[in-house]
Amino acid sequence: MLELYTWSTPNGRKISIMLEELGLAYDVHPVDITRGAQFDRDFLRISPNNKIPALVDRDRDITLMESGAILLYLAERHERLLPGDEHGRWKTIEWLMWQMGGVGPMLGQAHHFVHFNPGKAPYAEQRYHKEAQRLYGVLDRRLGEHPYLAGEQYTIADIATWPWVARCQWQGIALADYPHALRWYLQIADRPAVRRGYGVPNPAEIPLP
Ligand SMILES: N[C@@H](CCC(=O)N[C@@H](CS)C(=O)NCC(=O)O)C(=O)O
Repeated sequence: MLELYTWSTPNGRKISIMLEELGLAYDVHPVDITRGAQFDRDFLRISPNNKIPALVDRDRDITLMESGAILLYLAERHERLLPGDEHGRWKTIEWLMWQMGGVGPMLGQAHHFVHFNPGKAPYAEQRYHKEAQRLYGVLDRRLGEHPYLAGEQYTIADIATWPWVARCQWQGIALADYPHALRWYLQIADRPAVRRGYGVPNPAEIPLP
């Protein structure tokens, strides 16, 4: 049995979307990070970095934190959403790492300074808004050349990036300014598994720009 520890955030939604795409049964444990539940001692044993998401695979006695590691684990184990050919596999990992090292950390900071605390730290606000614009430029160029981030196929790189783009308004980004990213966003928003996964652990409507 799979157990998902999560909350209604971009990193959490990556994993619920992935589990829905794979059609797997899983138990959901909501970890309310707005109330500090990520610091509970029991959760620390599962997620040593005190962050969601985390996944426990009871059948295989594996516990994982870090959304990128969890996506790779599920993709490898079920041989889905990570292409088998060398080129496709490495392009997927490349864009997954771009999400993990760039999109997640930078847009996360944009949420803090642009959405939650505007006017409090103008330098930080400007820096992360500019970085968000740069990252959307990279995303848009890539998706102007290929239907999906890794190339021709929908992969875990798209699943990792898409929930962050769903929060583009928090980052001060108008998706209409990035037409290739908008096309990709709407296409993925239409997938039934994405709609189901977006509403875990709390029901939520996908924002449509
Ligand atoms: N690199 C981690 C980041 C996880 C992360 O930042 N999770 C956030 C929610 S999106 C969290 O748990 N925040 C609670 C906190 O910072 O105390 C991953 O991709 O899993």
